[in-house]
Amino acid sequence: MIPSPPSAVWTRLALHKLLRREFRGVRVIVVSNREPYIHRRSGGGVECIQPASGLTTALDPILRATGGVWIAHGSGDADRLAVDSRAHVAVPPGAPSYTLRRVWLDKETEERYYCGLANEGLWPLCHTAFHRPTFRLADWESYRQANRIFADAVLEEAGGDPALVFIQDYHFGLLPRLLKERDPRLTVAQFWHIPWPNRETFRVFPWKEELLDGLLGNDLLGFHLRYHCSNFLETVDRGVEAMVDSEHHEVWRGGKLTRVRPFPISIDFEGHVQEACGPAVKRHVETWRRELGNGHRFLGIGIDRADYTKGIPDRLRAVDRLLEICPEYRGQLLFLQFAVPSRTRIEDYQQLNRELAQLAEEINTRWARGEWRPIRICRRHLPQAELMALHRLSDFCMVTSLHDGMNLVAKEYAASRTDEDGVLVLSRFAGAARQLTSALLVNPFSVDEMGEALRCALTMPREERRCRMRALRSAVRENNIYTWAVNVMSTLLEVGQIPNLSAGLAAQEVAPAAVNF
Ligand code: GDG
Repeated sequence: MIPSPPSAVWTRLALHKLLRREFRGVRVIVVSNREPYIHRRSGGGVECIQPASGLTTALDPILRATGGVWIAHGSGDADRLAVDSRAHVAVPPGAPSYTLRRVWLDKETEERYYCGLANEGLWPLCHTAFHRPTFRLADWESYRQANRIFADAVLEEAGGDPALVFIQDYHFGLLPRLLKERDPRLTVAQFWHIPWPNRETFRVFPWKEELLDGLLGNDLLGFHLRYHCSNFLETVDRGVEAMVDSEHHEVWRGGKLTRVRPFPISIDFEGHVQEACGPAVKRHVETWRRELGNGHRFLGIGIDRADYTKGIPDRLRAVDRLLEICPEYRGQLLFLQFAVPSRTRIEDYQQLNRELAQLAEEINTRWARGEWRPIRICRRHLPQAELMALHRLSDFCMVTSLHDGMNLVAKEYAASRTDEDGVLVLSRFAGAARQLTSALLVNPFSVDEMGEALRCALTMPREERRCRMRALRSAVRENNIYTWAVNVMSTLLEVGQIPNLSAGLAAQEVAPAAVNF
């Protein structure tokens, strides 16, 4: 059972207090590939930066409250300079409250495990974006090797005591089993941040039994949606010897139970709102207004990592279609696409970047009028405050992923719009569409449908925009990142083997989770 928030919604402070009370004396170990703080060389010195990531927002408060250890791959060029002999560094800088333990991987292992198996194999396999996955035995061997290296680090940090290990994402499919085999007293949970495909799709994965067996080492396995949980259970049912209880979302294998549950991830709504209303964002609004000039009446935005699952080319084609069907927007609409380069060592990603440049050029050439061009692509990584300014300046935001586990951009857009204006055009195939039902939901594979949605967004009366945005905002406010963290952590208390934990929560007022996915 999930505890009720002490006030209307869960907050950072309420989560902190809950964890302080319930997890007192428990060693909490978080594992992710990406680190929450990176040390980089800068000028003649070293700077510590916090990469903008939903993962850090979600997990940092858990670690701060429990004073645990976060184990991650040390990827910064000054990371080795900042750690002690045990590869530890106290974070956050300035007000340390937990330990970051860095794991070192040699270049080849990193390349094959991370770029190869994880991003060229599992990533396209799990997303229905019709992108062929690439499987290489050498990549799989490196994936095994990287999982073993992380297992050693976790066991070292646990030091033989009972501990709660919370693993992030598809880079560590084998880690849960490796841990349980070596120390069955550990409570192990994992959150899979991307979709889980249907069982037919998963069948092509050459090492499916080993991966499924690895994941069934978890006591708790979380996905964003109930739908992904069901896909996983069906895959297990067909793929390995196990007893699957679809009604209770549980799997028994070799006398061990794994619970599979949906936990839709989110953002720090209140924190986001505060920043969006702050002076820095106001300044950026003015700067961007000047930068964009007044050669247009309407502004649309897209913000993504440049990834083929995000549906950016078809989004640009939808703008093209709008200009075709609604001549009144020619010379009037500017669509600004932010596409930060991502995974650029992989050829498919380089190809996407070329495609975007070419497509923008074609569309701009077709519709150019004097100085006006309909599409601008910006590849620079922007500070969060600038993104918020753009959210607030725009008439609509397009999130048209071909497939997406959740999509945090959609939630951030709604959170930034404290004026209750702006229209969100959202892919039906992003997990976020299950909560953000007041968006204009579209099929991202249909350029015509998206073109129509843009027409609808640009002609929507103010009252309807307000109504829809209000509903979007309350969905994000109520299901914020702290709700996610509380749900995960309290489910863990139920399944964990850590002494005296369940008692505390059982004594509290409890209520079912707010939304059923
Ligand atoms: C995976 C799943 C799931 C983007 N450009 C800039 C920037 N961003 C930020 C966005 C947002 C984040 O990056 C991207 O989040 P998404 O949710 O869209 O996606 P993935 O990176 O694909 O993440 C996804 C997520 O995990 C969490 O579980 O939702 O489905 O694929 O926060 O704002 N941030 C800054 N500058 C940029 O230029 N500062």
